[in-house]
Amino acid sequence: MKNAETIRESNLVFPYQLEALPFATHSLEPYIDKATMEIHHGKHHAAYVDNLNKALEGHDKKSIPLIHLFDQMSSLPAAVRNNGGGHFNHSFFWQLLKVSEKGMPSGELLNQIQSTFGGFDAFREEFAKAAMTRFGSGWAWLSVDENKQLFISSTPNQDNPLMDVADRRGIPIIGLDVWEHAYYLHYQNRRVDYVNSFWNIVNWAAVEHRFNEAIR
Ligand code: MN3
Repeated sequence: MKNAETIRESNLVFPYQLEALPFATHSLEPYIDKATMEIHHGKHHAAYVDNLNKALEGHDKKSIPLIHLFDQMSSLPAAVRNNGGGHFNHSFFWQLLKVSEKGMPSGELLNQIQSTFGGFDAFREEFAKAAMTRFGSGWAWLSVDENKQLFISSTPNQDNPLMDVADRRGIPIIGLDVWEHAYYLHYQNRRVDYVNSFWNIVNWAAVEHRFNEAIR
């Protein structure tokens, strides 16, 4: 994917490691509870890392950075796709989360959200729809396409918009994990409440930085 090198996670290489969270596990409360964060990072994300290393050990493409393996996911084993996506997506997600100091973006990102979706509220509605209509497990995304235009999509399982298997490819700048393990302890079956509360913990400064890198 062109321009993928601008993504912070382009430094992820074999053997993959579980990085520490960039925040304390209680710091997203009440929107995401401490227990969910501990299990999500310490068990789920850790398992993706372990299983990705196992899947690539002995594989002739293991030295290719994960972000470039995404260009050839369709020809790699399912374990690489599932666990490689799992490792990237969670590493990406953690960097995005912080109890918001400002409730919305500014600058060029806000301008493009308004021109693309018809306003910030309309954008949030379309994003929530993508998150709610993803049947089963997956992710909702805001990405930048090859024409440097924003689009919203969702992917199943641990796929992401960088992968050659994605319906629509682009550079992600927001991702929301809608697997039940991301919210079930606190929200049970109320995915809609989890999705709506997400806007309280989007680090818009980080998203704006990713957007500006992607449109460079
Ligand atoms: Mn998850």
